[in-house]
Amino acid sequence: MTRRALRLSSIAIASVVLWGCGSDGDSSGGGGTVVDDGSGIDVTGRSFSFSPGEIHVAANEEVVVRLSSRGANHDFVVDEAEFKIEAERGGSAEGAMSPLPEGTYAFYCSVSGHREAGMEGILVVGP
Ligand SMILES: [Cu+2]
Repeated sequence: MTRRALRLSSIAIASVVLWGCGSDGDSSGGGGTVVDDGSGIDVTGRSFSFSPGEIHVAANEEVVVRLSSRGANHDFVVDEAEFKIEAERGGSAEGAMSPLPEGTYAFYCSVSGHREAGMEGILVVGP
């Protein structure tokens, strides 16, 4: 139910975002590491990688995640937080991810075939 609510709200957000900037010009690969400074995490999903590929956040704190999709529709999923936001191609979405205990988790795109093609990354939840 929570998941469905998140999904609906992210679609609503995505639908008001400006459409298309034509080409998906940015062809750089994924990678990089970003550390949340409290203002949230910006993630770009492209076919087929995430940038950054590694995200560090604080333990036991809600984290705002903003996803921008390039090249196709993508989503951003963290199973352990029951978190999923999805953004259509050229659009973006934002959601608040539930607090997680310390540990290392995976995030990925659940669109069919995308994770297998490389759309996954590491979520490090630190003290
Ligand atoms: Cu994807």
